[in-house]
Formats: sequence, structure tokens, C-alpha cells
Amino acid sequence: MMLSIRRPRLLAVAVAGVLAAAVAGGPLSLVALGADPSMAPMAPAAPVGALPAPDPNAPPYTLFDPMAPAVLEGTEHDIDLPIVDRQMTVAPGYVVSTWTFGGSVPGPTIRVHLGDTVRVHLTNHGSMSHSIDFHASQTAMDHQMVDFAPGETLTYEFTADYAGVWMYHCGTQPTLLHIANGMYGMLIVEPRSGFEPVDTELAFVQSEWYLGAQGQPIDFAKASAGAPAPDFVVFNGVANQYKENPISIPTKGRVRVFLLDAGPSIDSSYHIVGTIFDTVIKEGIELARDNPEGWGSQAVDLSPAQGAIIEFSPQEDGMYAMVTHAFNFVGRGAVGILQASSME
Ligand SMILES: [Cu+2]
Repeated sequence: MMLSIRRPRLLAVAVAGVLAAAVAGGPLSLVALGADPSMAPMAPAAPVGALPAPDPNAPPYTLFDPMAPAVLEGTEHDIDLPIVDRQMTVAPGYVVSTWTFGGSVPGPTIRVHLGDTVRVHLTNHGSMSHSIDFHASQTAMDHQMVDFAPGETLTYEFTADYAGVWMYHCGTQPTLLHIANGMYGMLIVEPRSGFEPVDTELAFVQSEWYLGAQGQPIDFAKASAGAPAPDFVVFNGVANQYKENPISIPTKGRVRVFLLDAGPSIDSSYHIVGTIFDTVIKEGIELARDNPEGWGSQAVDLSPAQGAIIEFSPQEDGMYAMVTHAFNFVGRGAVGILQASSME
């Protein structure tokens, strides 16, 4: 289960080495680095992108179920969604003090029909004020997306007016911090005609971790960088969890993926090696299966807070890697294995 995380540390050593050479008047001068030579010598800064040392005593991570939940029965739903602080292993050896909806990162996936009434009952068991913003709702931000303190409750009610894969997240200031520390999840609204049955339905939320010290909340300064450099980019909260625990899919069967990019800041270019997507509904725009011109799709691009529904059929037995095709992030945890086998 151990994950080798070498690259960011090597990078950090290289950056620190350049700084040390510059300060010592080595072959790389401050001028060459673009610094103002009138400035005082630079103190060796904390290396950019440095990971804390892995903790050998960190508990193993909890595998997040990749199967999409069934749609809720009926047309009115009362859903309890407690806000809970939780120590979470986000990669072997790395623990974050997360703030969660429902005790997991991402929060639970909720699935309803178009037109349903959704009432979400939140209780803040956390240590600070939080709030919630359902992108599937249409409501003024100062009406329901309001902060509520530890011990308080809030009921957020809306009608699911539009179909799609929607984000929910905490909107308490600074929102970047609350999202980056784990406060997001997926809400699926089925279209008017429902979804056709398929063999396997999966749900993935892509997101980033910007690690602080072990066992602490994320590093807000790191997450706030103009060119953010996450330590991990993950599917369903944990780096490489589906690489280490492959997901079975049926050869020549139909697979549907509900996909959300929760960010907070990095795009997804979702691709499954060795497959072609014949159906993609991204933010309400549809590529339809068996379209007369024969169009297909290789990767689905999602900016933060965008969602998609993707379908494909693996054509032969074997291994299919899902990645974000921004390959600098594949080595940081954004990879999983779908294992196709013929089901007789
Ligand atoms: Cu929050």
C-alpha cells in the first residue's frame, strides 16, 4: 500500500540548491534569477512545493466507494448532512485535519430527479462557522448560503430545476480555504427521461490537496498561489486509491461516469486510456451516442465546479487507466485503474 512520493521532494531540493548557490555567489547569481541586486541577500526560503515528511504511523486511508448511489425514491427528500471535523489520511503517510460534509472528503454524493424538492438539514459539529452552497439551486446568497456557528443548524431547501452533475461546497470566507480543506461534494440531478440503465455507474470528484503540517488543516498560502502547485491531485479524496484498489468494469458493457471537478483551482482533462467516450453531457451540452456523423470524445475538460456525465464501453479485457491528462498531476495521485473482464 505504500506510495512512493519522491518527485516533489526532489524538486524542493533542487529549488533549495539553486537558492543556496545564488546566496553563496555561485554560478547562478541573484541577477540571473531575476532578483533586484540592491536587495539584501535572500534568506533560504521554504522550498516551494515541499511535502512534510511522511508519517509512518499515519493510519491507512479509507477507500472511498467509487460506485454512484441509486437515485432517491420519491419527489421530496430530507437529507441529514452533519458538518464534522475529521483527521483523514489523504495518501499513505499524510494526514490532514479536514472539515467535512458528512464525515468524508468528498462529501456524500446525492442523487435526485429533476423537479424534486431537496431539503438538506445541516448541523455544525465543527469548530468554526460554515455554510453550504448547492450549485443545483437558485437562491440569493444572503438567503440560504449563510454562516452558522458550531452547535447551530441550518436547513437549505431548493427545487432541482436543472439536470446535471452539480457541485456543493462550503462558501464561508475564505471560501478557497474551506473548499481546499475538504468541504465539497457532488449532487446528481437525473434528466427528465431518467438515465438509461447501464452495467456500471461510477462517481468521481477530482480535487487538490495543499498540505500543511502533518495532522493540520491545509496550507492556505500554498493553496492561494497564483500558479497553484498542489501536493496531490486526487479522485474521491485519496491519492492513487483506485490504482491500488482497481475497479472492475464489464468488457463490452456500458460504463457511466459521473464526474465533478471540485478544484478548488486546477482543471481536469479526464481521460481513460484505451477507451473512447461515445456519450458526454458536459454542463448541459451533449455528445450523443450513435450520432449520424460518428463523433467521439477522448478527454473531458472540466474547470473547477464543472460536471459531466460520460459513457463508454471497454472493448477488450484488461487494464484501463483513468487520469487527468495533465500528466504532471498523474504522478501526484490523479490516476486509477479500471479492470475490464468479460462477465459470462
Ligand atoms: Cu466551511
